[in-house]
Amino acid sequence: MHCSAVSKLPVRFCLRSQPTVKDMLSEKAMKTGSACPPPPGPGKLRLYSMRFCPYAQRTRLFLAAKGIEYETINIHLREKPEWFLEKTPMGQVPVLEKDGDIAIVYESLVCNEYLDGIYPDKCITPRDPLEKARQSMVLALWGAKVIPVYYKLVIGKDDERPAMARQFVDGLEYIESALTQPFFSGDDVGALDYNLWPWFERVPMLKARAGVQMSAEKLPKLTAWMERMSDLPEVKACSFSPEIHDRYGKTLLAGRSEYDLGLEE
Ligand SMILES: N[C@@H](CCC(=O)N[C@@H](CS)C(=O)NCC(=O)O)C(=O)O
Repeated sequence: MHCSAVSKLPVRFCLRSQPTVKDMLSEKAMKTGSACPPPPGPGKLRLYSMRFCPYAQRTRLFLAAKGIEYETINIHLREKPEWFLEKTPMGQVPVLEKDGDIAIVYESLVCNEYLDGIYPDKCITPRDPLEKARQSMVLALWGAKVIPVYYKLVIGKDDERPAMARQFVDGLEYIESALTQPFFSGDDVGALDYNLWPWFERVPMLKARAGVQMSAEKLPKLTAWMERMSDLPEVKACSFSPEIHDRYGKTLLAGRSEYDLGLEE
């Protein structure tokens, strides 16, 4: 049944036939054939996520930094629930849902700007048009030049890894030159810092797997920035250990990503 059709059913019917939101809030990923969760309710915010997705982590970082209350529904990305595909034509996480089916927002960077729009206290996105453009350009470069190399390092062939590791570090050198202050966003952490961070959290995995070296001699500003970032409470709240990233990366490489890795049975 179409999810929004379910939400229009009489309440009594919904209560009997649908699991409650509380039932849904196990962290385990929801699969094809699962029942569509009821809408989050007036004024409530929901994040559709996947625990190891770096793009969803961008949005989790914004939510944590802004202190916004929300609920999470994790999606099994190899066996996506039909109702999830009805919410987003991209079929990707993160997706934000507010006030039931009325507001659906997808794409991590769009989600983050939307959060600043609807919760303007502690606005993270720069207001100055030129600074906003600068941050967007760094992110565009990151998306075009570094992220594809990151995925080749994680799931590519062994013999391609040394060349990819060099290409990855070349990309980081460009990013190093864009870091002119303690944080990418200035004296304080900001949007660009949060939107870049998830891939840096995974660098230790690349070191172990593909020999990526981020030395303080070669990348002094970036390595100091990484220390600063890892100390922030919101970053700690959204992080996984290098071991868990490594274990998840291995399942990704094997083509059977384990979205529930580390959760109790
Ligand atoms: N451009 C998207 C990328 C999101 C993305 O690639 N998410 C991955 C998980 S890390 C996903 O949902 N993959 C499922 C698929 O592509 O089918 C964003 O910024 O939100």
